[in-house]
Amino acid sequence: MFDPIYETPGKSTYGRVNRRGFLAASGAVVGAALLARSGRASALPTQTIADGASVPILIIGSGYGGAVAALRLALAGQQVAVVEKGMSWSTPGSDGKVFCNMLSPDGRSFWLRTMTDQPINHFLGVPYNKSISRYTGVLDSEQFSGIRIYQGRGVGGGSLVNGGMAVTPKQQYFGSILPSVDAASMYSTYYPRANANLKVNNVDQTWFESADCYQFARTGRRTAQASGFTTTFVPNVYDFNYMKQEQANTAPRSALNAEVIYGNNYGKNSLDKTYLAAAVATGKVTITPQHVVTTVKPSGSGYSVVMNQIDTNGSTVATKTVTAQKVFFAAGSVGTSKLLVTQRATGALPNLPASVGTGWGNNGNVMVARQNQAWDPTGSLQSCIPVMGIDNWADTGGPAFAEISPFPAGLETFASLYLAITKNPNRATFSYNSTSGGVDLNWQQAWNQPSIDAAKRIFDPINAKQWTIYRTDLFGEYKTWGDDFAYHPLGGCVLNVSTDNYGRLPGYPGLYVIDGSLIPGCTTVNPFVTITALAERNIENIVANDFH
Ligand code: FAE
Repeated sequence: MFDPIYETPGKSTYGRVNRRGFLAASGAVVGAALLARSGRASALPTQTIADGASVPILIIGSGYGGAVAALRLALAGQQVAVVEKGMSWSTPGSDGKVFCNMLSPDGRSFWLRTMTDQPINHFLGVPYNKSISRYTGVLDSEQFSGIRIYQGRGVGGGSLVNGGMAVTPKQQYFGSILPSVDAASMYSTYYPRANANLKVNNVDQTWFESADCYQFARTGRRTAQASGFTTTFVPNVYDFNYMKQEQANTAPRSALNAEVIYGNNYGKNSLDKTYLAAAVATGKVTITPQHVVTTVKPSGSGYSVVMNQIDTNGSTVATKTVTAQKVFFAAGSVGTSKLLVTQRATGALPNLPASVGTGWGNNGNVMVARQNQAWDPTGSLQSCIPVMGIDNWADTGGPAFAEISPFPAGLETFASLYLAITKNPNRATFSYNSTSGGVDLNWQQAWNQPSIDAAKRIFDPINAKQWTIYRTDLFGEYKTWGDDFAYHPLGGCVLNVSTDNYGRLPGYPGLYVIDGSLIPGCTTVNPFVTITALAERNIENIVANDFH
């Protein structure tokens, strides 16, 4: 049925046939076969919202918070429109793959750049970034004065680019993560609900012990345990049964083909295969990619939302105004914070609390690598999906949880790489810059020193025991610490500070925040399970109380 709030079905604005129209035209069987060949059988149907449309609920962003909200509102009988800045990642490129890998990046890798901006940007001290064509690629590296922040762009948000590590924090630390939230209900109801819907699974530990692709993790474990540190297996959303087939060469490789931060072509249960697929299957959710929301302001009994439709060069091809009774901000910690401080400063939402924009942290992220001895190889074949961490959070002198990360260079490097999550007390503030019209974040690189200090409490003893050294050639010329970027932005619109205890924005009935911006800077482990579980908790309360 043609829906008047959407533009011509079957044809995207750029002349490419979208999946909805394609299936209608050629039949679901043919479509399914083609999609299976492309390797992303999950490709979601998308639409293009029309200028002047009026919708009951609009969700800005399709990451974890947005996906949970879309599903739960739809299951409660509501009609939901999701708008997403990035692309729908469903169309294979000329190489037959939807995503490129880390060894041969092209325009699909980065958001509107002509040169990659890789987290590990040097090798043997030599700059390692590569020229690419400008395109609305899947990974954004957003530069602020003291930090660059990596974020996923596309239908599925960060789930498209992340390592899939699905970690539930230890309950004993939960009070420090979200002090206003009842821990008992989180651990009895919302964490289990999130894990089940995200399709979290565990590596087969027997297989792990002999799989070539996890030599790096076993070496990381052995060297950590030799210094008395506790290691722990970490669950993931990557389908480990699929990975076994990759290792056995009976299925196309993805995690074993250097695919992760620019997307996985196979194996990963990203949100477009889980929450968003379930949401769209209700028949009540539409997703519009390549639309960037710029303004939200009161209008009548609801809100008017202005958005720019962009092409794959990032250029605006149309500006649209949509009205919505209720609006959910799910643009991620950075995206939501930027939108809200802009609305407050420019007078669109002038009564937002002064605390909006504050409480931002980087989850204590810092990266580092060690050079192992020649008898401790890490393997030339490495799975891009981490499955092990060093848990030193109980060290009150400098709590840290260090993920043993892959370094898939395609050759033996003897390097062990780690992403440490630490307890860093520093918090930054977003502010609107009236001169540039943009938003600044006042984080300073020096504020990462507590994170470096905490990480050193793990890696100095390991180096001392193993007679090994830090690599200084990966994060710059003679630079040991990857302390100028973050993968885990959190905060900026903190729960029970800038919103009520469920994400409602005060003074603006029908406006909600439901993403990582609610979490005040640290989750003690990788964050997306907590973001998802918190969204499950909050939306349950919102559906019960705000929809009569
Ligand atoms: P997010 O997933 O970022 O979704 C926000 C969405 O909103 C994005 O799709 C944006 O494109 C979109 N958007 C932004 N602004 C606008 C706008 N103005 N208009 C329309 N749309 C907009 O937010 N976490 C883990 O727990 N485990 C991991 O292994 C892990 N690895 C990571 C690796 C990398 C390389 C990166 C970058 C992140 C990683 N993370 C990991 C972090 C995790 O992906 C992140 O915390 C969540 O994705 C945040 O979820 P949100 O729902 O807050």
